[in-house]
Parts: sequence; structure tokens; C-alpha cells
Amino acid sequence: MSLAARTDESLEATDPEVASLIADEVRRQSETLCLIPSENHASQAVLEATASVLTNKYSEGYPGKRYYEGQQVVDRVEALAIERATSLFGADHANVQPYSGSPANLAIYLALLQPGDTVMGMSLPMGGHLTHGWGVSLTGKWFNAVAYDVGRDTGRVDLDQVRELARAERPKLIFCGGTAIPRAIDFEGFAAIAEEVGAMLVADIAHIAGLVAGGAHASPVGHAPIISTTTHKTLRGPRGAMLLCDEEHATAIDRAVFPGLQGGPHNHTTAAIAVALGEASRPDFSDYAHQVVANGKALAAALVERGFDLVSGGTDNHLVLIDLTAKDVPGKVAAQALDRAGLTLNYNMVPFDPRKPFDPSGVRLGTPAVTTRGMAEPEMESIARWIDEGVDAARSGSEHEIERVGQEVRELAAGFPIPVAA
Ligand code: DSN
Repeated sequence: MSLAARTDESLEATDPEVASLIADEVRRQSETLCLIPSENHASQAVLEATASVLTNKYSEGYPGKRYYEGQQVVDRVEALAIERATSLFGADHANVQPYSGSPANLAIYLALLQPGDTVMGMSLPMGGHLTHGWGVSLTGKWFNAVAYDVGRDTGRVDLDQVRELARAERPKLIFCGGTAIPRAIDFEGFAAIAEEVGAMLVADIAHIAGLVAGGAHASPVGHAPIISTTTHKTLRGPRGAMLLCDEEHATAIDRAVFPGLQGGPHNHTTAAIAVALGEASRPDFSDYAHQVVANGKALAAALVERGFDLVSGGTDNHLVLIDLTAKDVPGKVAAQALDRAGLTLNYNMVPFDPRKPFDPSGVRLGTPAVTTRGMAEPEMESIARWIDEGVDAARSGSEHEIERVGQEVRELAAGFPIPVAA
């Protein structure tokens, strides 16, 4: 096929409407600063693998044991992703097929529990995840879920409370990890509690997987026999997930993912996961992970300096949770104003929040994406100032001030390009 003919089949030529929407999103991401702690900018290499012809292939099963022919290449792709995952994290076994974090966690339930069994996780408004047994989720409806909180005064997980609850409820499975935890997770402490009550410990490291891979957070390997993670947050891969586990759980986990829960794996995603794992094994990714944390601490310190009330008083990782109660601005109003100023973050419940999930007291932000763009401590100072000015403007209703902050944000963003597909 000639180059001209190929060009005619490009997205831009065949569907300018979608092409234009994607171009708009490239522009939006380039001109704004992503502070959502669960988002990142995947590399050009990850984006290219995601967009490959591997998307065309069905591959139910696992390498060497599939239900469709034509797996000569896909088997090698998946085996490579598995090998890179086990070697990067030091785990016995990896399943790289879960479509995302929630299906990965559901597979764990299917592998280990029966409906009605007791499961224990961090309460969602305290920073846990829906699939750790929250009431509106299947995991809270079909299982007997009990939840631990954070300390009211500390904003941190209190292992004494976790132990007390575990002793009283005797869960079969305990989740540690979550979606709004600004402090280091004590995997060893959780493991001791799980062992005492005869529970299986599952570490959900979706938020911090890249920090673990880069040596900027302790690893759960050796403490949690099963580890769940998405691949697109600090790990900076495509949207997907992985389950890591000890050898003794490998068969149960694999059977739960397929055929228990899912059909064909998304092979283009598997290839992109392999690329991301390759990137994460290089020394510059360790530098990245440590800079994410350094930026998190710098951003937290600058916000505290400006009078913001941070849950737990600061951060040990990539994530900062602000309680805006004292600023007299609801989280949603602040998040929307900051979005108009080009600072993208999300409104979020804070522990013991008297407000509702759709209109909570806090905002959640983080440093993975801006660190990928090459930003460091000086930029965190600017971001903290703009957040302060944006929140003030949200309270006073000054759109002019929001526009002024937005102009400064755009100027900074222009100096830190994002990776895009070739
Ligand atoms: N949606 C993810 C997050 O933002 O943390 C959790 O699933």
C-alpha cells in the first residue's frame, strides 16, 4: 500500500470529528496541569503500544494454553509482561490480564472467598476503595464487609483499631491500601494482624505501585500474599491492572481472572504494560519516583505554609488531601474553580466529613503527572500559590482572578510538554 493511500486512511482523514476531539484533549492536557493523583502522562512508547494491531486479537487463556489460534506473537507479549512484572516487583507470579483495578479486586474475591464471607477494608470516606467492601459496591452487597477508619486526630490508619476490629470480626481477607491515603502503608503491621486472626492480607497498591517499583515506598512483597495494582497511576502505563501473588495462589488467581471473571485479555494493553514495566525498571524511573515524593512533600509544605489544613498534616507519598472547611469553600466549588484556572484535581471526602460525597469538604491532589513533565520543587511552590489564589477567588467569586491564575498556569505548562503519540 502506498504511503498516500495509508495517509488517506488516517483518523484525521476518515473521522475528523474524533480526530479533532483527540487534538482538543492533547491541547487541554498540554495547557493545564494535571494534579489528579491517580492520573499520569504515559510515554510515547506506551501510547504507541496501546494503539497497535494487538487490539485485533482474541486470546482467551494464558500463554501456551489458549482457546484461539494465532497466538505466536501474543503469547510472547504476555510472557514478557509477566516476566517483567515478577522481576520488577520480586513476586512469584503475575497476572497481567485484569481490565482495570476493580475487576482485579473482584478476581481476588472470586479466588479466595464465598459470598457472605467477612472482608475488611478501609472505609471509603476515610480513603479506601469501593471494591474493599463499600456498601454500594458488589463487594459490600455480596460479602459481609467491615471497615476500619483513620484516627480522628491523626488522619492516619491506627493499627490498634485495625487489630481490635479484626479480632472482633475475624475477616477472611483484609485489604490495606486505598485511594486517598497520604501516608506510608505499614505492610508489615497489617501482615502481623492478618496472621493473628488467620486472614489473607491483600495489598492494593494501585496508587503507589510506581513508588514501590522505584524504591520510594516500601514493598508489600513478603508481607501480602496477594497484591493488586492498576498500571496507569504512578506506574505510568496504560489503563489496566495486574495481580501479583505467591506461587500457592497463582492458579486460583489465574482461574478467577479467566475464565471466572473476564473473557479475552486486551493484548494491546498487555504490550503497553510490558513497555511501562520496562521503563519502570530503569534507573531514571527510580529518580522519577523519588521526585514524585519530593514534590508531594514540597507541595504539602507550601500549602501548610499558606494556611491549608491537610489530612494527617502532610504526605509521605504522591498525594495530598486538603480539608477546606476552614477556608469556607466546599471542595466541589474549589475544584471547579481551579479547573477553570487550569489546575485539574478532584473534590473528595475527608475523614469524618459532615458533607456528602457529591459535595464534600475536601480536594485531593498529587504530583505524579506534573513530575513526569519534569517539574520539581520550585514549580510546587507556584502550584501551591495558585491553589491558594484560586481557592480565594472561588470564595469571593472573582472570575477575573481565576482567569489571571489560568494565564500563569498556561505559561508554566507551555515549558513542560507532555508525551503524545507519534
Ligand atoms: N479512580 C481511582 C482514583 O482516582 O483513585 C480509584 O479507583
